[in-house]
Amino acid sequence: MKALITFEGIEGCGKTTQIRMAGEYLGNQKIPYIITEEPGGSPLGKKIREILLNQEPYLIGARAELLLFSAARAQHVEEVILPALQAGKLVLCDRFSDATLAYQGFGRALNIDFIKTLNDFSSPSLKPDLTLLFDLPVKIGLSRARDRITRVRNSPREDRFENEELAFHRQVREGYLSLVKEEPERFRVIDASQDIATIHREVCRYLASFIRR
Ligand code: Z5A
Repeated sequence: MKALITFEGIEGCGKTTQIRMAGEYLGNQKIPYIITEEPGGSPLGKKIREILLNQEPYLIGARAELLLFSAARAQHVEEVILPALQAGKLVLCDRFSDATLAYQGFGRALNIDFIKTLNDFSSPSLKPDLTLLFDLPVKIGLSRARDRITRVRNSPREDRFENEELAFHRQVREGYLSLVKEEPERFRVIDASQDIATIHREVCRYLASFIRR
């Protein structure tokens, strides 16, 4: 079965934890799948990820940021996602085009219609078939994300976004919730303030019902 399933949400919402557990669930069901991420799912994307997420001693304006995320997506779609779909696999993707609308559109206040056009350009005729949105209050998400950054000392800090104001993260959360209103049939909203095992059971229920359909 081929489909693109995206995992979205604000920082620290637990999507990365859940995407790994979802992969194990699919593996147990003998369903072929890959797990990938944005930015970073291709070699070019990894380079762009370093530029975008680490605190560097130079400026990255909102427009340049948008174009870099889009460049990473264009390469990722061509090099990783489309070949996996063509091979009949389920693609589980940690963030995709909705992240650009939520962060650069709602968070950075760039033009939403332009971002939609750019999303269509970087991932031609490819839309997620199902999107799981892990929703939780911004303060809880940020405190989880910051705990993780201080604990994981040997990898790059990737804290450029975590250092944004609370108001920025609130706009991103509101942005995601308004995307749900636009396309309620594609999104499933999960209360990400619950414990990991409870959330995993909910994810499995949504995956099972999607696969049955
Ligand atoms: N970005 C953008 O602006 N535009 C775009 O188009 C795209 C991305 C594609 C990197 O994304 C940044 O890029 C992101 C938006 C921007 N902003 N930031 N930062 P990312 O997805 O790579 O990075 P992230 O958002 O920080 O996600 P993450 O680091 O992978 O965290 P997560 O997926 O939200 O959560 P986690 O790693 O699974 O969990 C975080 C911690 O909480 C960890 O210690 C867990 O053990 C813990 N955790 C997880 N679940 C729970 C529960 N249920 N209870 C308690 N603790 C939990």
